[in-house]
Amino acid sequence: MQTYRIRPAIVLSFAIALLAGCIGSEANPPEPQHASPAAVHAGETTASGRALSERTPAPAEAAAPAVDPTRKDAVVIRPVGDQLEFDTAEFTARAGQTLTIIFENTATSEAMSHNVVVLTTGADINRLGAAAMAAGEAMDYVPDDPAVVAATPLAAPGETVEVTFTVPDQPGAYPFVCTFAGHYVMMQGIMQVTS
Ligand SMILES: [Cu+2]
Repeated sequence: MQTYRIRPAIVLSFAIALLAGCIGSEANPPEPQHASPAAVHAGETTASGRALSERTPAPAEAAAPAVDPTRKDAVVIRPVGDQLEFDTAEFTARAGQTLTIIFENTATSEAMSHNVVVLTTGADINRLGAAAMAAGEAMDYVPDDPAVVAATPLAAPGETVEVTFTVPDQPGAYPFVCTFAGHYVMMQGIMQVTS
């Protein structure tokens, strides 16, 4: 198991983002789909993590880590370019630890808003995904459901969001998904909780 596979993924996602930007610039007409800033999921979510990612908007700086990658209490997740894919397929956390998931939305397509929603072990992702669609923008695409362990706010392209929560006491594989607009079908990963 690898706790942090961020650095190679950053380089890869940045390269793909550049490619996608060149190829897809005319294929995707702008279609504003920003969530209302007020529609932040209630609970333990925090405000967007701008203080942790004081980077300049220059594209060359996009690959800089938002936090020290040696931190054991935080994990940084990004999308792969404008694809429906997280750059982190799996990460490890200790049972009961306090963990901050930072999601830096490096996508450039206007339609590629994302979030990171951690579910309980064995959660029915399809059921949750459908519930998220029903919850819609008013709920930031996060249903009020006991299967939701933690959820970041929705991040529009260029935004960074985060959530700090207590990792469950039960070791196991906890799926995480993006619940925005049906992305859960493709955007999935695993939080491995160890004792
Ligand atoms: Cu998404």
